[in-house]
Amino acid sequence: MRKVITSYINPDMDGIALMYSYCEYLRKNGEDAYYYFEGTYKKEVGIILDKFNITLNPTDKILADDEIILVDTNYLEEIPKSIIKDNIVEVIDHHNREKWIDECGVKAQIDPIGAASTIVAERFKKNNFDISRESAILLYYGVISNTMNLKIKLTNQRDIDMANWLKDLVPEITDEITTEIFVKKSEIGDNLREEMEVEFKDQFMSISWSMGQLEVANVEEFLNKYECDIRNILDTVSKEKNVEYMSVNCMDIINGYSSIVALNDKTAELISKSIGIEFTDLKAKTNELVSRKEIVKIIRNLYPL
Ligand SMILES: [Mn+2]
Repeated sequence: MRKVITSYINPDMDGIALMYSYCEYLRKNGEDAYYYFEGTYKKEVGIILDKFNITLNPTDKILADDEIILVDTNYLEEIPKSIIKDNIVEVIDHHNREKWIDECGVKAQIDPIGAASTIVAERFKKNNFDISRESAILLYYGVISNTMNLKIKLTNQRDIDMANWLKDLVPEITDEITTEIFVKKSEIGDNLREEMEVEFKDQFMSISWSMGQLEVANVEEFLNKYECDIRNILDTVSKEKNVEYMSVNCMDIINGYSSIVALNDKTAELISKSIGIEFTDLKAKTNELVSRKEIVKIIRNLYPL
């Protein structure tokens, strides 16, 4: 039986790294493994593939009798429609654990750490499996990208340990290249709306909320240039999707702080009250790097379904 590893539609670096490397891991374990993804991967993935000359080789579809392994997600709404739920045999993730996992008795490792890539890196290390240059690079940047270069609070010691282990394996990985990748990733083109990720209401809270996120090299400079555009997009999307509380978290990945741009007063008040920062002109700056995941976790606890 084929095993096919996949993630949510339009996967990010963590998802792609896991698909590629866990496929390698399973093959080294004698399994008939493949990976598949739907949509377009996030911009950073393209930058890293180019930089290190790595080619992906996914299978082109999911077959009705494929055994499915989900990585970097366990939310059934986010995955390709062609997946039959009963075919899911394993989950590797670091997001909130959904009820269906235990109801179906699916094998799952879901740890609240910075990156799911850490989990597969640990499996390679623990079992003494040779890891290819490609898998090591992808997993390293899976960890680095999900943890903002190990800076966000959700970063776990396990993430740090695996990032160090992977970096030591591949001399091509240098801090200079990592900075270059972050800078390149923060060059926003004409697809600002897409990059902002504000299209979807959070499904896990009782209020109508959406928080987007942008990762940029210099937030101050960036907002000088784009704040008007960002506000126009917030306005348009909130009307189109009927979202009351909307904001975008702009993370300065070089200087280590976030600026949050809020759509309206009620969004600013809510965020201000939940994480204790002050807004001026619907904009607030944090002292340290705060990720959307951390903020959303607090809001979900305040407004549970
Ligand atoms: Mn992830």
